[in-house]
Amino acid sequence: APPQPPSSSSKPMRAALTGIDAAKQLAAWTAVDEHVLPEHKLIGIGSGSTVPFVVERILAQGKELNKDRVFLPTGFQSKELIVNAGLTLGDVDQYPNLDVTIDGADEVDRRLNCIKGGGACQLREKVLAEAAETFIIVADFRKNSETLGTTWKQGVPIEVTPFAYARLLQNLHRMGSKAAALRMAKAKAGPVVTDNGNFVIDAPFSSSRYEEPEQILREIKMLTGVVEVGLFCNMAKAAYFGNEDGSITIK
Ligand code: ABF
Repeated sequence: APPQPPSSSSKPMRAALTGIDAAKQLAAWTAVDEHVLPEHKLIGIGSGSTVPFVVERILAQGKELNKDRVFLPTGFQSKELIVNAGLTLGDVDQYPNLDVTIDGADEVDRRLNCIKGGGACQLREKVLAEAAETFIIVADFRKNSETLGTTWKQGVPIEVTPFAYARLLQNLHRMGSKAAALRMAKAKAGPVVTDNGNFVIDAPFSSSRYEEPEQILREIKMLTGVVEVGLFCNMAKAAYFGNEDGSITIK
């Protein structure tokens, strides 16, 4: 049965969510129930629109548990989320090994390889995913696919040092990603700049190449000026997808 809202909440009742938001909430709540255990003290909090439901469910575990925990953010958005929830903020400098990290994804294939970085946070997301004993993905059904590149068409997000971006675009075009392009801010005011002061290139590949995401990852990582690639291969322990009909898919 899907998890029920916290009964001890003193907040006014909120209307039940529907559609995509309900699917995100179900994925997030179920993942927290199964993977954020009372003994877990160091918790990585990812980015995106599904993760607020992760924090919501962690808060429902109660003040007693949460007062002894430290939460590490993957970017500005999750830092705000942690602070606004009244949870203790920590830094990976201080805590390089975490119990669990929960994060969203742009697409997840049948082997739990993910495309991440639609929100331009993939570097910090990968550091906190690697730092954690257990890394869990939460998403709605639209992110669940057999092969990467099926639903997420904009390509692999690559964080790059600004000095190298023009050469990297050339190199990616030569690698077969003909449509690789610098990600521009809304209204094309200029390039998107990450929390680390870098640019992002989105590099789409053919469906046959997406069958071997580890190979794409290896090739891109070899290019000079690449800071991190939004391909997460062999990292997630499980992925939770909320479905439209109120059911959940776990893989
Ligand atoms: C982060 O947020 C990203 O890696 C991914 O780009 C995005 C997913 O967001 P949402 O939960 O809004 O689909 O996790």
